[in-house]
Amino acid sequence: MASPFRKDFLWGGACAANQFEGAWDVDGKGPSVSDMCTNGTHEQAKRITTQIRPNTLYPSHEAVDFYHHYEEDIALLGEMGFKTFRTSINWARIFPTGEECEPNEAGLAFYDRVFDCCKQYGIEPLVTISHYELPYALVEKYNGWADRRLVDCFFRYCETIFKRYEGKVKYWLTFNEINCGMAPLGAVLSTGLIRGYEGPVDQAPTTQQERFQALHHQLVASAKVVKYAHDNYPDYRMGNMMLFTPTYPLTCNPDDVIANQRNMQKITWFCSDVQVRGAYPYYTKRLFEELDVTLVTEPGDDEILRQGTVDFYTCSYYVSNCISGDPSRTHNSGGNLVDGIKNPYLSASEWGWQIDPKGLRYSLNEIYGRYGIPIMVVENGLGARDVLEEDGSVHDDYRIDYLRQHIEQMAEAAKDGVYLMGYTPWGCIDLVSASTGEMAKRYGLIYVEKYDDGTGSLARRRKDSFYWYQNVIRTNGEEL
Ligand code: BGP
Repeated sequence: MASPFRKDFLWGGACAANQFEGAWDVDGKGPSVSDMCTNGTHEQAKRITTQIRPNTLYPSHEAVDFYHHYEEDIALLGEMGFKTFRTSINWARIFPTGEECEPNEAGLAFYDRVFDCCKQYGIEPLVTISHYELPYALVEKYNGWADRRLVDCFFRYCETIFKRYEGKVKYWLTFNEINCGMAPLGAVLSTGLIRGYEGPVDQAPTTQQERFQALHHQLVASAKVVKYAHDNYPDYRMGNMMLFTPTYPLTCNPDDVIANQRNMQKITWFCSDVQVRGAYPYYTKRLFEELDVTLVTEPGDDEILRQGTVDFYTCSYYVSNCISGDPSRTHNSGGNLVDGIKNPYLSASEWGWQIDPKGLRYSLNEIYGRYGIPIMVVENGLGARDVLEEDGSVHDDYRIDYLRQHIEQMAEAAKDGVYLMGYTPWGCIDLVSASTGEMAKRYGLIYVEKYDDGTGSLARRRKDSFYWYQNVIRTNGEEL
C-alpha cells in the first residue's frame, strides 16, 4: 500500500541545546536558567540555585557534550536518513547576558558548523529559537519575562540569528511549548519568573497574574519576530510550538464535559489561538476574570499579534489525561508540566506518563480542524530505562512499540486528511530530562554512555530503534 505520508515528509528527530550541548561556560557562553538547575528524580524535584554551588551536580553543564561531538552525532542522524533535525540555538551562547552590544562570535560560529554539517548529510535544520535557554542574567536583572523589556532583548537576538543563518536555516519555531509558561515548572524554565528564588523548580512562588503577564510578553515577542521574518526573509517558514496534552471528560456527565472543554481552552488552545489566529480568543475575558488576571498591554499590541501569525503549527505530544467537573477529585496522573486524572483504559510509563497513541490521531484532527494549517509533531517518545549490553547493543523494543503505535496513528490522521509536514521524535540522542534532570529517563535512538551521577565515557551506541527508524524513513513510513 502506498504511504499515506507526503513525499516531502520531514522525518527526523529533536533535541534542545540546554539538554544535550554541555559546554555551558565554553567559548564565552553565559549561564541560562537551565544551567542553574541541579539534578533530581521523579520523586524529588530538581532545584534551581541563584549561584553555582560547590559539590553540586548541574546536569546541563556537560550533558552529553554535543558541543564537542556534533560531527559524530550528525553523521549518525545522517546514517538514519534524517530529512530534518530539530535543535535549538542557546540564547546564552549568542548573548551571554542577553544585553551585550555585540553577539558572541564564537557562539555564532558553533551553529554555523552545526548547520553546515547538517547540510553535508542533506538534513534541513528546524530551529527552536528559545527552548529553556533564557540567559540567567535577564532573570537577575528583570525577573525574566515579567519585564516587557525582554521583548526587545529577544528581538535583537532573533535579528542576529536570522541574518547570520540566512541560507542555512529555513524553518524556525519561536518558543518551545509556549503554553508551559502557565505551569510552575514553565515559570522557571521558560519565563524565568524566579529572581532571587532558590528551591525546588515546581515550587517557585508565582501567581497566575505574573504568569499570564509574562506569557503576554512572549506572545508579543513571538508575533514581532514572525512579522519581521516575513517582511525581511520571504523564504523563512515560521512556526509556533505547543505542549499538546489532550484531556478527555472523565465521564459523559455534562459537568465533566464542560470542565474538560474549559481546561482545553485554557491549557491547550489559548496560546495557539493567539499565534495562529492573531488575537486573544473569545473566552479570554471570562477566563481572566476567573483567574483574577488583568493584563498590562501597550497600544499597538493587538496590531502586532494580528500581523505576526505563524505559517505552520507544531507541538509536542506525549500523554493524555482526564478531567472531572468534581473539584474534590484529586489529580493522580502525571505528564510534562500538566496533570490530570488517570484514564482506566491507558497504561503509563515508569514516570507516570499515560501512553495514548490514538489520542495523537484525535489531537491532529482537532488541531487541523481548528486551524487548517500544516502541522508537525516535533516531540513524541518514550522516556525509559535502557540496558546497555556488553556488546554495545541496546534492545529497546518497548520504544519501537511506542513509536510504531504513534506513527500508525499519524498515518490514520494523514488518511483522515490532516496536512502533516513531519515528525521529529524527542531526544533522538539520549539527553538530560527537562523535568527531572535525570539521564536514566532516556528517549534516544542513539544511546549515550552518560549516567545520573555525572559519570560516563560519552560513547555513542546505536540502539535497536536506530535501525528500525532508519527503515521507517527509507520506506516513508510504509514499513513499521
Ligand atoms: C518537553 C520539553 C523537552 C523534553 C520533553 C520530555 O516538555 O520540550 O525539553 O525534555 O518534554 O520531558 P522530560 O525530559 O521531562 O522527560
